[in-house]
Amino acid sequence: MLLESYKIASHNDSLLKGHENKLAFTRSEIAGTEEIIQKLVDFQIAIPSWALGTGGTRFGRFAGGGEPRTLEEKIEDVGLLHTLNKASGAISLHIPWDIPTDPKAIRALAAQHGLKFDAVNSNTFQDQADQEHTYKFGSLQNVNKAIRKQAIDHNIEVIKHGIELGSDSLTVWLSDGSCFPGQLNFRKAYQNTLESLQEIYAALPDDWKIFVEYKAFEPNFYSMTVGDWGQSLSYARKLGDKAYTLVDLGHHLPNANIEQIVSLLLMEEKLGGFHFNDSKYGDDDLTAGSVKPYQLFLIFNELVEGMDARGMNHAKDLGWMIDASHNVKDPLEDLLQSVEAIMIAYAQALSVDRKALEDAQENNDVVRAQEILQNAFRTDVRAIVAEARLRAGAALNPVALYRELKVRENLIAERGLKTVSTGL
Ligand code: LRH
Ligand code: MN
Ligand code: MN
Repeated sequence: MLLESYKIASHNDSLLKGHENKLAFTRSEIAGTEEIIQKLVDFQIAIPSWALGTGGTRFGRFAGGGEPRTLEEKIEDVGLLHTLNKASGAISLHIPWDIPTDPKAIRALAAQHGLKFDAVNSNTFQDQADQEHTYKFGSLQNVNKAIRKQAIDHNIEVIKHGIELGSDSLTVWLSDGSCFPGQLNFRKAYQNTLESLQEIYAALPDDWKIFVEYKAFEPNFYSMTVGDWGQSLSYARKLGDKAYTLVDLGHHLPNANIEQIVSLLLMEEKLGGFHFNDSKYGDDDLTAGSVKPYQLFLIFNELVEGMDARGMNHAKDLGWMIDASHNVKDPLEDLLQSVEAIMIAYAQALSVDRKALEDAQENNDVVRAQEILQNAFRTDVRAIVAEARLRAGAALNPVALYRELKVRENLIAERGLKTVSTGL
C-alpha cells in the first residue's frame, strides 16, 4: 500500500494549530527543546520482522487479516511504519523465519523504503523441517558435538545473510538450559556454549558485533545457560571486543533493577543493545511503555547519563530494537505505539536537569533527586516528540492517520483476510 506524502501533509495541516499551542507551552516548561528535538529526529528504532503478524501464545494464535505473507511484504509494512513516524528506519530479521533468497532485490526494496538492516537473529530454539539433529536438549550447549556444530553452522549462515543485506550485527538468543535439577552439568554446558560462541565469533567480519541475549526462564525453567546479564557479560568478556550483552526488557526476574543493570553494562563498555517491550509477569512481549512507563524512563535516564559520560552517540552506538508482539492488537498500530512510548521515554530522559541531579546526589538530597526525576517524567513531552516527527516529514499523529487512511482495511483488500505471517 502506497502512502502518498500529500496525505501526511493534509493530516498535519489539520492538526497544526493545536500542535503549535502545545509545543509553545512545552517549550516554556523544558529547557533545550531544540537540541532534544534534533536527537529525537536522529533516533531510529528497528522493527522485528516477526512482530508484523499477530503473535500468539502457546494457548493459541488469533491471526489478523492482511498480515505480510513474504519478506517483501514485511519490508513494505515497516516502510509504512517509517513513512508514518520516520523513526522506524530499520528492520531486524529472524532466520530462518525470514530468509532473503534474493538479497540484492531485498536490499534494494528496503532502500526504496528508506530502511536499513539491523541485527540479524539466529534461531536454534526450534527444529526446522530439513534439519538433521534436534535442539530438544539445547544447541550451543549440547552434549553432542554434531548438534553443537549444526547450531554453529546455522549462526555462520545467518552472518552470511546479514553481510549480503548490509547488517553489521548478530543477535544470539539461546533457549539452552535445563528443566530439572541434575539434567545438566552447568560447568560443561557453559564450556560448550563458550566454545561454540567462539567459533561463531571467529566468523564475524571485523566491523561486526555479536549480541549475547540473556533470559532468566523459558523455555527451560530450572536453569538457563545464558540466564542473566552476569552470565552474558562473562561470555562477552571471554569472546572479545566485538561481543556485547543485549538487554531484552522481558527477560528478567520480577522486580529486577533493569536500569542499574543498564548502567553497569554501559560502564563495563559491554552494553550492545535492547529488545524493547513491556510486561507485568515475565516475557509478556507487550507494547513498550504500556505497563511500566516509569521503568522505561528510568532506563533511558541511565542510558543518556551513561552514554553522555562515555561520549557515545545515542543514535548509533547501541542497537535499538523492539521485540514485542501479541494477540489482541493490530500489530502495526501496536508497533507505532511502542515507538512512540520509546521516544517519549527518551525525550523525558533528555529533559532531566543533569547538573541539578548530580548536585542533589552529591549532597545526598534524596528528596530533590526524586523530585528532579519525577518532574521530568511527569512533564508532558508529547509535543516535542510530535515536532520531531513533523520536521522529519512524518505524521503528527501516526496512529490516527493509520486509522483515517484505513491502512489495515487496504492491506486486507490486497492480501486477504486469512493470512499468517511467520514468527512465533
Ligand atoms: C526470546 C526472544 C529472543 C528471540 C525472540 C523471538 O524470548 O526475546 O529475542 O529471538 O524472542
Ligand atoms: Mn528478545
Ligand atoms: Mn523474549
